Amino acid sequence: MSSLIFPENFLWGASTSAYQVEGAAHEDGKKSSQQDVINKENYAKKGFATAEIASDHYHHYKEDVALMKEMGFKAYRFSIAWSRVFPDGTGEVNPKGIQFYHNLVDELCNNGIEPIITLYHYDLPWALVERYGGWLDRQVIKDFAYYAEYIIKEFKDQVKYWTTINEQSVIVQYWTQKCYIPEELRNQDQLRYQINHHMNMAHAIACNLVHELVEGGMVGSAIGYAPVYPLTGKPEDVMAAQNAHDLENAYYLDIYFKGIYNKAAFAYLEKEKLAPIIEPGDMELIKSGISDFLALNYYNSSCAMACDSSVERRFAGVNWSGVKGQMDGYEIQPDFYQMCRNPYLNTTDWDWAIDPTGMEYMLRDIYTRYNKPLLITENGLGAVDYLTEDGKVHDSYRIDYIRKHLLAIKRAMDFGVEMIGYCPWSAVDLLSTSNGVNKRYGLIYVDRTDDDPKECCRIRKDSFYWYQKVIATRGEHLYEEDDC
Ligand code: BGP
Repeated sequence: MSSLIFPENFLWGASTSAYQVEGAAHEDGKKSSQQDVINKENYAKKGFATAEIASDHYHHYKEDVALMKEMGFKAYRFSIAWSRVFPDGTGEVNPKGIQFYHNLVDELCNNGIEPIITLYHYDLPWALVERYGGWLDRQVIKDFAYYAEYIIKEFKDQVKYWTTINEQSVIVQYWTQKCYIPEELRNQDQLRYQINHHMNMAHAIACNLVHELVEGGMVGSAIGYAPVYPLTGKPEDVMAAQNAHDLENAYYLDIYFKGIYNKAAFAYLEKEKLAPIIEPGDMELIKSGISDFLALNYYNSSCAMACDSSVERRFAGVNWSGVKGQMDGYEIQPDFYQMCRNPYLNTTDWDWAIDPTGMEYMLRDIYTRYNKPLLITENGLGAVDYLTEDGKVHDSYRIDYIRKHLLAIKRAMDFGVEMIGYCPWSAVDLLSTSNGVNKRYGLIYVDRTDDDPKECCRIRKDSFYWYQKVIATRGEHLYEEDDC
């Protein structure tokens, strides 16, 4: 019989990313990243907060680490802002910028919390966008290598787990939110896959650097992953779900673990004139940097149905309002698949399907196919939280979400899946990638609104105390009625 508790060495923790949490966007020598520009130009118009202050973690990091310690964290996954370390993308290092990350990593290590570094989380230095268009140009691969080598050398003695590029699959879908793309190029969908090809090479270089420089280091990509279900049992829908899996998931996983492009997905992209241009030597480089593990960001499953060639291509939609049902569309790949709502699942207020079973399905499926250890680096519920007059946040909905997903992870482990740990999104409330600060994910509340950053005071939510008990009992508390 399997044990109710998680293994001793399981990495309990949570995650954040630099531009979403740090703030101090132009302080101590940091210059803009593309996210400073995107958030200011696109999202400020919608009334959302910018990355300028975010959760002010830059000034609260000691308090944040103390709260993580109080919760019992064994690990913390965060990203480094390239533009804080190299404000111009390349060249001179910014001493105060790198010092911030040394202070953070030291603080974590001194508190027994394992730092898990993500090298890149959507925030390319703006200087590189101005210089040559950022990820659109192959020059970025060399510049990323320069940055990555510097960071890996700085932290090689303190950091074992490295993730390279956050969510390439999501970047392809939402490319104008995750990369700065000039207006006149936004209808050239092939460029989405070209950017991704450049990222594949940057990823492989970072894998090789960790292998060369970090003794006992483990490196992998952090993929945004949604398993795909067929809408019905009709063979055409089942085939559409397979097509969607190949283009949405296997297209990335096959690169990370086999160093090749998934054949079916690539054949479709070639037929549609969307395939990336591959130069001599590119695939050899990609094949040289195989991942040791996979970091998984799982929020929802997706659902696909068949479509013919008469429909028009479109990529994934967004719900901007937080009112259920206002998602502005689903991805369509003509003659391949069409994503749709799964009628069997409830959703968040932003129309993300809630599916704990999908977590187990995903873990077992990926482990069976690739046989590598898995680490959850994101999973969580975006919701509007309310601060009560006596200073509490009763987020039972978040507890329910995390509990069910952790139980699904445990079931997968009981079926033999090798799990490194669980780092939900997010440690503290932070700036959403597309919905401001009102859509919250944190275990720790940050007292600010989209309009008013106030003092960004930290408040422990009910989920904080609950997660603390889960960690203290190595998961046994998951099976008890919550008494928070
Ligand atoms: C993932 C990103 C995170 C994050 C999260 C929630 O795709 O890696 O950066 O924010 O999703 O998304 P959102 O902020 O849009 O709600």
